[in-house]
Amino acid sequence: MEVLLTGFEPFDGQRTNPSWDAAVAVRPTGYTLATLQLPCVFDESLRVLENALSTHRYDVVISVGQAGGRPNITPERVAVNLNDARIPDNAGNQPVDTPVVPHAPTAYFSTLPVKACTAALTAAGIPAAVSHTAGAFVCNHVFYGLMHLVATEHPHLRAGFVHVPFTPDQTQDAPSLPLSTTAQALDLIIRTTLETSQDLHTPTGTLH
Ligand code: PCA
Repeated sequence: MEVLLTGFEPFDGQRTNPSWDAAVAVRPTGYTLATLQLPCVFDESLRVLENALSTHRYDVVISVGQAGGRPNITPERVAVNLNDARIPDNAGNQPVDTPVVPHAPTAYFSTLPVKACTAALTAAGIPAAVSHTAGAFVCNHVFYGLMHLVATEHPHLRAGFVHVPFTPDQTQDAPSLPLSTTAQALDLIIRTTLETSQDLHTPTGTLH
């Protein structure tokens, strides 16, 4: 099985981005892994991703991004067709209230088994939770664009997005996870995806 993991370059004044550092630290077990760094730039990030998908046939694509302040590894369930940037991206773009893809559906669901992945992480002692929002910045933009590419051009592909916490060296006071734990989590998410055709039916919805 051919798997592509993408991570982002650093953004918002940070020197590192654990989404990329963890992606390249994954030691694949039982599958073939490619990694791709995406620029933290609206549209350009999707051009880079689209090019990778059109030049190689992958079975699974998982995009990963940093969610500073979150304590958990969070498989994302929903991508929305909305850009609403509170800060500029790395090229100075700050789209507000624009669609990721004009005239496309309002939202797409991940096709990863997000509940089975979260359960596998929890069983391994890694803090994890299903998330119902990837925000409205470049991560949601890439997640939505990825799922739109799956819907329109790569129907065989299983795809989704995972947000990961800061590493301890990035923060004094926010929650964080060691890079090795995040890399282990990504391998577990990939293996669970490859082993699971039907997601669990357990409740994970938040009340607010
Ligand atoms: N996190 C940002 C964009 C790049 C990243 O790693 C986000 O959550 O949108």
